[in-house]
Amino acid sequence: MLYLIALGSNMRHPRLGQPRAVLDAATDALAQNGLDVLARSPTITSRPLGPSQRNFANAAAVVETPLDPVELLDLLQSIEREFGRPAPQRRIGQRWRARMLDLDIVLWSGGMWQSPRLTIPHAAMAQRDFVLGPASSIAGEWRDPVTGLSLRQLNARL
Ligand code: PH2
Ligand code: MG
Ligand code: MG
Repeated sequence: MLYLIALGSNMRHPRLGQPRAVLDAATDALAQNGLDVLARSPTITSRPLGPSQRNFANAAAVVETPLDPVELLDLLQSIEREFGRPAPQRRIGQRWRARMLDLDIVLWSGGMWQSPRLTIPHAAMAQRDFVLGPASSIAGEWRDPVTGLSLRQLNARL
């Protein structure tokens, strides 16, 4: 399976330092956890969407793995926890707080996925320049199965 993953951070890590260093270490962690990282965008700095005050570092990666979407979600959440982010069930009422590391599944080669824990494509993908900018730089021809538009086209519409 191919997956497009969005990476985000807007906190300094006590050991790694700046958010962009957190994303570099997170990319290494994807590979160390058995994912084949086929492409990784440059890291951008973006203004926070929502209540958080600090700018984000954002990037995107294309990975290949035999894992199904929920297995990959489990792995991504375990990596988020390694980097010091609380588990989802401990984040009630804390949506969109400053976060050390956010790893979101945006697209996968299987088309659409709908389950209680996970929806693919990521619901807000088409509205977010900090997702579409990095994603279209490494996977511009990948089509959103909902609209039929490529990431390049979606990015051009923002
Ligand atoms: N992620 C959010 C909320 N707001 N803003 C930016 N700039 N980048 C993000 O990755 C981001 C955000 C929720 O996941
Ligand atoms: Mg997330
Ligand atoms: Mg997110």
